[in-house]
Amino acid sequence: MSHNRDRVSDRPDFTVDQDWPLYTADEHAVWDLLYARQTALLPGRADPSVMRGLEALNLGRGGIPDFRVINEELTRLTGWTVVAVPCLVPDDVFFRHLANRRFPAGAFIRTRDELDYIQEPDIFHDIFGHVPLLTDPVFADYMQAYGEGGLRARSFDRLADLAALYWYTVEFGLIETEAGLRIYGAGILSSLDESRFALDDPSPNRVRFDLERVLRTRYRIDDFQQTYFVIRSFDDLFRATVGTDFAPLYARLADGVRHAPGDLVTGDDVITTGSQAYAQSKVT
Ligand code: HBI
Ligand code: FE
Repeated sequence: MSHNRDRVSDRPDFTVDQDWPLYTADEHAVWDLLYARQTALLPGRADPSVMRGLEALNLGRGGIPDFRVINEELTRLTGWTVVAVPCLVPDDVFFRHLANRRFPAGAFIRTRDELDYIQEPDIFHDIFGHVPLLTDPVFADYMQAYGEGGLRARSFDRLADLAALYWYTVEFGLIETEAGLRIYGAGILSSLDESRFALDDPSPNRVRFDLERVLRTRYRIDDFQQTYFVIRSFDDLFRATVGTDFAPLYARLADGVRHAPGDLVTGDDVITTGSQAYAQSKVT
């Protein structure tokens, strides 16, 4: 019962103990299954820094990782730690953790009935998807800055806009490498089907990252993305965001102009014009 997703924390920072000894053999087996599926698929698809992070943290040693073990190495590499939370935590709590280089990770794992789709962030999404890149020094700094920016956005009442930046980078970002487009977003990395769709399917648009364009773009939380934004490097992403004053940007966003998830707009640096066939096939 300990890894129930309805568990509540009695601490102000919403953390809980991971209670690693209480995972069942079947829960460990679900991790192994998901881990094997994704690591078979990701070489040549995930950005090399993701593969390096998976190895550095030894996330495939067998069974659900123990956060105490992850943290020894992660702290040494970039000063980040992983803390366990029951499920989603409030925005301000989430941002405060990030701003302090703590990544809140769900402690529960999905069941066999929901291997391919789960709405809440579970331990596989959070640890397999998010944590490898926290070993990359630039990305690690970007995540901390996002937490600080989230706290600032709240004071501008622009949190809903800033959330699109997290969505289209940290969760669903693509990166250009010399060998072609690669995945770095955790929402893609932790999904068998989207790991293929995001790179190979003719349906979605792939557009070069532009901060204001991204902040103006709505996103889907219920299905594959209709547009993926492509960065050139984590340095580039860092410069284009952390190195930018958001105040004038937030002021412009008050015009209310927003783009639908599948739209291409004037000024886009388009890498792939998507057919949107997949999204259209879902419209009833
Ligand atoms: N809580 N545990 C958890 N994980 C998240 O990814 C998360 C959250 N709370 C809020 C939140 N994300 C969003 O507000 C941000 O991604 C914008
Ligand atoms: Fe996530």
